[in-house]
Amino acid sequence: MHPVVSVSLTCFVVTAMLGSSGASVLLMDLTGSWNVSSAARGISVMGQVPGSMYTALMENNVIKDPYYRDNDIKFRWIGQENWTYTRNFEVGSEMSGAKSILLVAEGIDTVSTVFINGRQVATTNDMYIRYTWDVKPYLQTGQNSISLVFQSAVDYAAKEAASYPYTVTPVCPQPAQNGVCHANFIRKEPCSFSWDWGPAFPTQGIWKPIFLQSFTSAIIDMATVEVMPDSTGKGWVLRTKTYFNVSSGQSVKGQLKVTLEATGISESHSVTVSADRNWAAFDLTVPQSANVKRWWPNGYGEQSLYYVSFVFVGTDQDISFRQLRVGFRTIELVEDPVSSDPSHGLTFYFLVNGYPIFLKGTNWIPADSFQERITKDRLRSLLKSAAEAHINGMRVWGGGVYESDDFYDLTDEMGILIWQDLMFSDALYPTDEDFLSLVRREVRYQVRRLMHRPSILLWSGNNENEGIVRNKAGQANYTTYYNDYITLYIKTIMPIVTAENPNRVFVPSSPSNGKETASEGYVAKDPRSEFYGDTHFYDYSMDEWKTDKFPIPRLTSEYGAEAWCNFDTLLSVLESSDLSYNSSQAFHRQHHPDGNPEMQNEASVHLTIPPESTPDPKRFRDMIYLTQINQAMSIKTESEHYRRHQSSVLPDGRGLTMGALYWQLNDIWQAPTWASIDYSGRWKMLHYYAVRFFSPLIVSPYMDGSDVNVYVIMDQIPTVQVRDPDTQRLRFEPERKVKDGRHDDLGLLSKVEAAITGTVTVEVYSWGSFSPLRKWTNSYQLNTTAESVFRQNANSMMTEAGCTSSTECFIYTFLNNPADGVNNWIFLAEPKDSHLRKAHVTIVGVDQAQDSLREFNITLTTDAIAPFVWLEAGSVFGKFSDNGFIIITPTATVKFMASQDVDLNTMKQQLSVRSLVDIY
Ligand code: BMA
Repeated sequence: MHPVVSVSLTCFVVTAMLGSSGASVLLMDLTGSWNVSSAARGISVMGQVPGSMYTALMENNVIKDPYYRDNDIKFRWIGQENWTYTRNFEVGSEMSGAKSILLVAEGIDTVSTVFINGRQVATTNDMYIRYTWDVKPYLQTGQNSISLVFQSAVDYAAKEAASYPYTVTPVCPQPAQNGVCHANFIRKEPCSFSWDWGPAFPTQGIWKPIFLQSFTSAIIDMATVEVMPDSTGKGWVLRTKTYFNVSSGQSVKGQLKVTLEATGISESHSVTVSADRNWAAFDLTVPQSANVKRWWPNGYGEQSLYYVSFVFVGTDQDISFRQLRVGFRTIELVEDPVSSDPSHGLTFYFLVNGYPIFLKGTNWIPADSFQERITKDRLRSLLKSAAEAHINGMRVWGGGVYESDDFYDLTDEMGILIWQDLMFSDALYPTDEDFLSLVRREVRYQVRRLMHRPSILLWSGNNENEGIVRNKAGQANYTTYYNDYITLYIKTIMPIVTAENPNRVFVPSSPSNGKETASEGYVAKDPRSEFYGDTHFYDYSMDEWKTDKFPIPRLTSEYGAEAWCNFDTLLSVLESSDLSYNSSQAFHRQHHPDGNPEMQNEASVHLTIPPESTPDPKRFRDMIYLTQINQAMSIKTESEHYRRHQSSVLPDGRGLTMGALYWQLNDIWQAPTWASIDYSGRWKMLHYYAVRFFSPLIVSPYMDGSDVNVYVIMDQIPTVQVRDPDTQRLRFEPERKVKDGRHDDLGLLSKVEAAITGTVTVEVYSWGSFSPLRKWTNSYQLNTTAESVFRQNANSMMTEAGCTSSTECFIYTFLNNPADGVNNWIFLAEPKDSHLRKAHVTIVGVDQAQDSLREFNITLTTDAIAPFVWLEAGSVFGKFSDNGFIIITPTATVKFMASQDVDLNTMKQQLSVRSLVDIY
């Protein structure tokens, strides 16, 4: 579905940056076409770099689509072979005459031996490290060859595990994943060995740019910037550090100039660097008078970004240049006692530019098994979809990769704060010196690469490994595993991260307990505690449309429910005979053990499951729809629950929940998973629901015991933490005036008065009528950012409304004017038990909006109220302005925004609509 990225074949020589004539810095790009071969298989094809052997084989028709049916299993041999990448290149006398020539490989996947002209240059075994070697002695003027001889990552990991003195679990993934073993013994994208949402494609290849660079004296290797407020809190300091490649045996004196573009602020220093002392550091002062604009998270203001340029002029006209883009914002993690009772624990929330921010968001996984297929357009479309759902926080999960520069450029531009895991996930890890020394290089490199990014909120040591160690407590090898954990994350990684990037929060694990974890020796008794830090929560046996069993933590960095991807997305990888909920291929794509029956069970608590006798693919389509309803409702219920608990602390100390990052935004292939957007980019029902449940202002009704309790929740207005003088418990209050030192450069404070008052209307509807049976309208004035504004016994409401049974009615609620669109609804009985009327929801009109070939207005009519109205656009990609909604009026309009031009007739043919009663 996504074309393989084609990279130009040209091998070119560029006269050094900034075009200075006579400069000795030359670059030769080595990306493009390489020969990719396996001697054992007798295969030799031309493949693209950056790329992997799978895409090379695909482009040459040696294999078909690896995602098709069970090709992941059929193609297992590919990951078990050893592949060799080779190409020739010309070196001109200008380059070969240079004093130093570096081979720079920004990413090699993973275990390889590098040869130039048949002579071994180096070996590699960490895909996250940028390798730089001085290759001058290996090169000649004229024709040269380079080869990377890879060892199968699967084979390498197995051998490493076999030679390790003890077992480091998990040895193999669970059978449902159809995976390969020992992902923890290689510094490579763990999920490329399979995950509970993705296939095993253990790639080999050169996955990032690779080039030669010549110079005479010294050139910039990397530059880093930390942006910090100055001591007055009104201006800023840019703490810069520049790292150099220095020609061996030399001490080079040169001029380094660092400029904050668009401000005229610049510093130029004479610096002396050598191979042993290869860096220069200095600060740039940015006074208040420079008037730089702050960078804000999505929904809070603009994402103002500034370039910082580094220019170094060495001897012999070596000129090198780097540019980074930074933003001016502060981030603090607040861990304060929530009350006077120490057992009540500590807060865990973030102040961004001084304002407490509720992190609304999700988790990111690699967008494809083959990194080379992830274009900036695909990233933009996924991240834009996240931003449209008001997402201001996203966790780059630790089982994938440190994401690309394109990715962080986009999160910087869209204001999506990144909870950045280091790439360690759901496993124990070896701690021998070879492994640790790789980790040191990797973490140092990645922190330096990314630390200037305003969107990076924090570093987190790993995904779920503190909990994994805790679960070993009492078992034979506990002390060994505990010590390994401490060695890796606390003694090795933490000091590197905090030394390189002292101005950013580091947490050792997710979930973890913040300060409490440290005081408990870094493996807390309960890393998922509701009283400290972040938590992950999954329970597939509970009723997730009810709130009573959800935790009330400080922040939830994972919670999720599975659903199938959209039907049309499956058509490219399944045959028509596979399009059945219980087909072997439907099971093959489900990597969560017993996930398909589990989803059916979850849905069946609320929804009528179509009889087995319903013919496929209709039944499969219906089941996909039902699993998506269940997922959307579950995550809606849970997300609103967390948001309702943002402002106050319960008597038992729980509450002040300041973040909800659902699992997971995106997919790696076409499958049933926790994602809200499927692999094709089509939104699942959950994503449409996220747009609503993460809106800055929502009305949120829920069943609180036998009461209907309705909350108003608002964020994106300034709040302050206030301690109740009697109970000493904390709460957040809307801030009504500018405090000393608090910037209000966006006029956020003026929003407060307008936001905190309004009216709430709560209505009882019968399923049989478009007019409510009874309505209550209350004025409200909020004292906190999430507050109950209406509460009444459901039975008494029904009695007052004249509704005879909970199966006959539902609750609908809106704020202020119905036209404002801030509304919500809940069932009073399960949908499967409710007396829904046979609604005929029909598309009666499709019009092209203002001669646009991409925007369409769709008019719907219905003869009865219908929940879960679901529109699909078939083969046309795009999104609806709303979907999965309840229709309570005889007509409604929805917009469709196509991703590409499409004519009206095609649009009309492809559109379809259904609602719950269609399969009731
Ligand atoms: C969490 C994640 C992932 C996993 C997800 C769903 O544990 O960290 O490892 O994919 O749950 O099971």
